[in-house]
Amino acid sequence: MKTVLVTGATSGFGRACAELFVAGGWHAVITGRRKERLDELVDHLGKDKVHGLCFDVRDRHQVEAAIDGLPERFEEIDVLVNNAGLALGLEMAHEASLEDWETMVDTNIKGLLYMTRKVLPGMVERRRGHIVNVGSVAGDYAYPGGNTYGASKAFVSQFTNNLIADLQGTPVRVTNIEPGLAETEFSKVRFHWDATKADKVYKGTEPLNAADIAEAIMWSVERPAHVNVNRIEIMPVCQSFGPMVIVRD
Ligand code: NDP
Ligand code: 8X3
Repeated sequence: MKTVLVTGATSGFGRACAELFVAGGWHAVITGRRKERLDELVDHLGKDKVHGLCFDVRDRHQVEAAIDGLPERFEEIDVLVNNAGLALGLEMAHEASLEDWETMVDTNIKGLLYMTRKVLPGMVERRRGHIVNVGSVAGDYAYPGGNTYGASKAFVSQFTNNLIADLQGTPVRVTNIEPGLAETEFSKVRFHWDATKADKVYKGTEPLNAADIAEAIMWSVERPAHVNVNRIEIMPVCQSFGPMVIVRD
């Protein structure tokens, strides 16, 4: 039986990913801070197949203790989906909250590093494993107000590439999934649960949904062992590129 560990499985992509893997016959370790949601998903998917870990990825000691405390049945992680993450705010850099910036760096960068550094040695030792990072198109294309969020996802992109370089000679694979506009709790979190602002993001669009991303993750994992999918960029048809902006007098 193969085991996937999905961070941030209490909502959005993470939850859809846990559901898809379990439906495909996998065991899953699911994580998040909202315990009641984790418990509900464990009950829904089955305690025999799913184990919940309630911790904050920003806290290195919580990360290490959670992984060290995994029951034997779940301790060999075949696939780590580094999905937990968030955007906070859309203000311009000179007006944005420094606290929000710190939270994004601590979650999207440091949390992903803590999880990777804890789980990766076992994969190398067992000569079996795949790390799937959830980056973003925001890591490739700048937009006003994206500032620290976009930069944190650019980190995810380059860290993925550098992991692939470090893991040469091992069978461990690494992939960066880069979604565009997708309707989850993402915008509610970004706008501090202001539903009106969050709804406006998706109004009149047909955005990606969580299952679209879970399927891309599953596809990258299901490739034959000699294939490493380095990066997948996915946007809804309603999203595209704009011209370079030139400010004129
Ligand atoms: P959601 O807000 O729906 O889900 C985010 C998940 O991350 C939740 O389960 C949340 O769990 C978890 N999480 C956040 N902070 C922490 C933390 N400190 N410790 C542990 N878990 C945490 O958003 P999405 O599903 O959309 O986002 C998933 C990933 O996809 C993120 O990395 C996001 O940046 C990325 N992404 C999203 C896009 C979109 O448009 N939706 C597009 C591109 C990338 P809890 O609150 O219970 O801790
Ligand atoms: C989420 C996509 O465009 O809102 O990473 O930054 S975007």
